[in-house]
Amino acid sequence: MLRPMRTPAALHLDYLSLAEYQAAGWSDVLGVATFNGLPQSRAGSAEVPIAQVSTPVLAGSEHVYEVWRCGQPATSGQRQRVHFRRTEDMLFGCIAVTEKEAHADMTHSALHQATTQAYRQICATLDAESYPHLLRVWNYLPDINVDAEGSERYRQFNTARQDALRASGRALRGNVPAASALGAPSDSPVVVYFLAGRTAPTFVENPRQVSAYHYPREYGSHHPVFSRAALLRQPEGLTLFISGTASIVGHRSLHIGDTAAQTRETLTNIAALIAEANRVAPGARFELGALACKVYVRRPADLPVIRAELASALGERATVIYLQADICRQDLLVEIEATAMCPLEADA
Ligand code: 3EB
Repeated sequence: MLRPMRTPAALHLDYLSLAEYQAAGWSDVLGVATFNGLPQSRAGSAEVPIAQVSTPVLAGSEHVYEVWRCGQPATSGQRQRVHFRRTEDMLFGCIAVTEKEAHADMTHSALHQATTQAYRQICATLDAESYPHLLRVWNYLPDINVDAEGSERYRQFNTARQDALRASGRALRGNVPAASALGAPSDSPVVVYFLAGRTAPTFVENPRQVSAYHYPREYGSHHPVFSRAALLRQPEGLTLFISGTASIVGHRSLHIGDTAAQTRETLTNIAALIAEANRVAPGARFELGALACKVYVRRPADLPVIRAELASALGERATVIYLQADICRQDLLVEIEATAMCPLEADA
């Protein structure tokens, strides 16, 4: 396949099948997330942090490997449970914590404790390694919609995430990373993986949506801490990290029970975010048709409907993978996250 010329030092993302993954070079891999796959450690990969997410892969191959490349030398490390790999300007890291080992106490559920442990260790790593700015965070929580010990588990996660970020001295609104938070099978660990930088990215909000950090309290006593998108500027190019996006306008879920309409509304939200990024970022020319998308489908039977909507909205150039995952509001049937890349002219 003919690929657009890749500028060597800019961040780059590929979604690979097992065979492609096994054939791929390792020299500039910063980090990997596997979906329903095994770590497949091979010569050269031993040092690369690999987040193992157990969400089932829908359609196409059984396994998906999300490979982040940095096009420059990188060094690996570990601090407590966080495995990481870093370049001069950015760091990829991952951590998995089981609820069994996290120990509930009188006031906090095991999920709260596991989340706290993950975020404390992430923040401590970023502070110690001097990459203070979280750019993008992916969160996978078992049984995300289940009510347990008096509240929904997604809300327990939100409380713990917010408390841990506050305790580390980080912002809770405004300058907060792009993120996704999805369900995972029961008994899987809480898995968090992330990208962080030495300099602050530009955070982008969606004019059609209330910022998640301003959601009213009906969605939980502790608001979610994420931006709708984060924009990384490197000398060679721009990367737009689009958070998990759903059929939410204002702060309300729309098109209850209508998967096709939810998918269209979600794509309209993503188009609005891209337009907003192009408006605020000098030199940005992101295109809906050139995204790399990860689509989370609550009910596998909805896959054909969702796929048809994406095909008509995105065309054939976009890269799309489909995973089965529960979404953090019961009434949402689909959620889409995306990464967009755009090269910069050398003299821009
Ligand atoms: C939403 O827009 C849908 O809690 O980190 C999307 C992306 C969602 C990230 C998070 C939640 C999160 O509110 C849910």
